[in-house]
Amino acid sequence: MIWNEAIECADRETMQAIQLERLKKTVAHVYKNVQPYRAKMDEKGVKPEDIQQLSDITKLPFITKEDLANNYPNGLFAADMDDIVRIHASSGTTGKPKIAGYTRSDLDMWGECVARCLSMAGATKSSVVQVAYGYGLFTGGLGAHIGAETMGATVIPMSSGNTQKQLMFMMDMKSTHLCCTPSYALTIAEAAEKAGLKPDEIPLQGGVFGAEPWTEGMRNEIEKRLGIHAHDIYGLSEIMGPGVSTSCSENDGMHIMEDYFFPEIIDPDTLEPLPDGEKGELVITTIGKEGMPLVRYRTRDICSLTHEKCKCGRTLVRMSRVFGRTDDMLIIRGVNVFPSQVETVIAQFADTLTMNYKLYVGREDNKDTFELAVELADGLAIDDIKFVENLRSRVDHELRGILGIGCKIRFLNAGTLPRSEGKAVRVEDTRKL
Ligand code: DLL
Repeated sequence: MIWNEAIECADRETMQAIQLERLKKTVAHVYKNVQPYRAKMDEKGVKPEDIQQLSDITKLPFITKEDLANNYPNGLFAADMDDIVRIHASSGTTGKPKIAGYTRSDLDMWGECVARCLSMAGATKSSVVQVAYGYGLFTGGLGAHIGAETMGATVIPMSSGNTQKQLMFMMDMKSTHLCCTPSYALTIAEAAEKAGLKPDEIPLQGGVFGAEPWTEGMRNEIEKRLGIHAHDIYGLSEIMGPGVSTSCSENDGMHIMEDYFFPEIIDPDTLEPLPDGEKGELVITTIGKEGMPLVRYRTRDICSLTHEKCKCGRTLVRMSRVFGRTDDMLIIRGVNVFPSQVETVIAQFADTLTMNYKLYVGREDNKDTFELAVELADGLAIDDIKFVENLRSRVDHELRGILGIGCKIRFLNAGTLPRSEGKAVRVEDTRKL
């Protein structure tokens, strides 16, 4: 089912008309009410009246994570504190959290966006949605919650953790949809297997997983082990939380709720706009928010866009999977490495390796060290030297192919690494200490 067909399947002209009207309104709103925006725009010599068509957006200055830190806690709020009804926050780059404020109307918009996402994952009013994202300042729990409630589904507000209890509720309440991080979905799948449950005995039909980068390999693994359709959901606290975009049943990119979030892709070095299909940094302008609208916000997330109509019938622009963040990129011996590249290789060895892995980066004798620790599949013997050495050489070959550099590989027995209940910590880089 398509939650809001008039918007999600609108023709380009209609969508652009909505976007232009809302963009003009947003720019006028921040210019009038947010001093740091006014200062930035004045410095660039641009006034709200200069926005006459969508492409004029490039005249506007960018806003960055540093701007949020410099204006901590609420210097970028555009509404009166009296009208702010909710606060969320996420960890910032400088130690201070990034605070976001929502008006009543912002919460309604959030509910609408997440309802569209859940609908893309096949949920309806009759669904039972188990929310296993953390509740609290993190936007995952309350974000999924407001969408499920808007839809009129039955919400189980589990929050993250307590995996045995998650399983009990899932089975007893016959949960049809699960919302959590992809790494926690695998932790739940593992617990289900340990409890002797087969995928077809688990009532789940679908899940919306996000808040961390994940790969197609990881998606296949979750689908197989939980017997569900797994959908990718993207968002960030500063912009709203989950629900900025989600993948539909075609699994061919995530539809951006572009009537509320106007996306651009830029080259992070030159800051020039990039065309459809080219990978770069995602920049988002919120065009429906009152509490803390952000204009040309540099997300640091790397992906590409396509405006091609999707086979599902939706015309909403799609973003590719998030490949990683510019600040998650590791530079090892001068080579750029994203953890998601390593995960893609691990997924190629799904019969012998699990998706539980960790990367250790350090420095010894003025040289970068790089190690991958990954668990073997249950039942495989780590002391079978011939088997392990053969596997090591095959994994090494694939990693060198994709990364361009070698990496020390350490195999671990199944169940050794700590399991994720939220955002998985994939990298330990002691060079930064
Ligand atoms: O993670 C909001 C969220 C909650 C999204 C639940 C989806 C589901 P933050 O904690 O502010 O907000 O982290 C935002 O997480 O800039 C991305 O780098 C990353 N991220 C979020 N969703 C995805 C995804 C929430 N589907 C940051 N794929 C973002 C890859 C993602 N990375």
